[in-house]
Amino acid sequence: MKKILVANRGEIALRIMRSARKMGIKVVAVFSEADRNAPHVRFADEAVCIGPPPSNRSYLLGDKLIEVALSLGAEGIHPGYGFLSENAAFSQKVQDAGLIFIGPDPYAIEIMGNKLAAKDAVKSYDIPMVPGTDTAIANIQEAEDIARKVGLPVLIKAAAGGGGKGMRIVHKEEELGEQMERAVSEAQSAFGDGSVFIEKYIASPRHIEIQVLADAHGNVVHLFERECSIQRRHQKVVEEAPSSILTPEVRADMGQAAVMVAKACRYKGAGTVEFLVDEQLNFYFLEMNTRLQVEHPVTEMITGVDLVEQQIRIAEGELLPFRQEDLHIKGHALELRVYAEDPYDNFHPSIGTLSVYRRPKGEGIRVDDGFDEGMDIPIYYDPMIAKLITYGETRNAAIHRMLEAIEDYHIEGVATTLPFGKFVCEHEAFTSGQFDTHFVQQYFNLEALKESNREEGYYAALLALRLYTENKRRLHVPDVGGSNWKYFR
Ligand code: MV4
Repeated sequence: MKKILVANRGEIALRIMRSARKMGIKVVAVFSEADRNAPHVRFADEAVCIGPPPSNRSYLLGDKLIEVALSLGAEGIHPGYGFLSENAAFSQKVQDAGLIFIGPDPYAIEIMGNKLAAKDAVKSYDIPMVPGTDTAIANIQEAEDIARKVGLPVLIKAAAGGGGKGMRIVHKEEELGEQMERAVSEAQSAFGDGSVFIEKYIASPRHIEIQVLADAHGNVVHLFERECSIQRRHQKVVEEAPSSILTPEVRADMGQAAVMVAKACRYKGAGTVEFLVDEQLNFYFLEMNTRLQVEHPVTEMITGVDLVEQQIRIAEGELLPFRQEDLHIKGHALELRVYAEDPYDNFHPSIGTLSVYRRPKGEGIRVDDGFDEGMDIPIYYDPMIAKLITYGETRNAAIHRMLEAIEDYHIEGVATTLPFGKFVCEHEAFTSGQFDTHFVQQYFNLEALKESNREEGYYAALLALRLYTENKRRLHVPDVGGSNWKYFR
């Protein structure tokens, strides 16, 4: 391909364009009226305004994106994450227009978009799954039978759901009927599909996912895991690679299982297979995300593989340039998602202008962002400002770099989740690696946040310095020999 269109905005649009340009491919940006001056627009070789700010009048207009690609002579479309990235119909339309969709075929997107279809597709491959049903529950009787078989508590999930939407925990058998009815009607109104299924509830799991790459010729490799257990209300906050709990054996087994999941749906491109891991390191297949993920940089840092470059090469029909045995983990990487949300005010969205925006820089620090100083954070889209990624030889080194980078990240005009990141990286449960998906719920509160972000001393020193410099002529500070104060004159 000589030119591709990036059907996205913000940090991921920039991220994709950088790899494409490195490969000598021209890039077309699309933008809404809210993103006229955005960095992804300025970075691109060509840019086209596709509509007003709301996503459903701009970034979600598949036909328009295809039309723009065709009119400018782009040969492929990269969807990024979110928006149309997991829309099977869009993938199909792109192909029907004679363009290359930089991602999997509609078939794989469709199957993995439905949790029951996904379970069905992988069931002949010996992939561990949470005990429960692998078909939609038809009636209360069936639900009760399953609950009795696997034991309470159980979790009711929507087949069309994902990311925690429409899940219900049931602790007592007498609640099962009522919760079932609610789950079905919720799923029906949220997804237009009321099918639900039941799984045994894994009480203290870790959320660990495996990155896979599959070429169009049936070759599939995995690029190890990302630990994503630190999340708040199903929104990931800190991710890392590798996970500090996996043994080489479990890692290899999970990797192998992920490769089989990809093979089961004839996957092509970069994908992520999600697992729950319990305290005994049993792992269970949850779902597959058929896109490039937000947290892909931690995998890039520990493997040295440019995942976007591989996506593009795979889409062009190239063979994978490495075999499984060529891939190794080197070092440790962390990612903190920096949102324009106020952790001191219940993570309320904080809209405004980035009056000060200075990135941390240095060895082992990567910032993937889509904003510059002076820009407004638009209210129409995801409130993520940036991803702060740090790398070190060891987990401790990566954590320390993260704490230093948080200190060196200067953002004013909007509240951000940087202080929350500091809280996490300093917490004993995090530094020791002893945490699960309940970390935030278990340890986070306003007092703890304030405790880890005490700045009174810093501000007292700043105030003292200012009072001193303002009044030094009147103060007649004695020149005490050996004191550094004299150099302030
Ligand atoms: C579970 C579970 C416990 N047991 N399934 C939430 C998102 C969706 N992808 C699956 N999720 C869960 N499924 C069983 N059988 C606990 C969760 C879960 C969770 C999973 C990953 C990361 C964060 C989570 C937070 C709460 C619940």
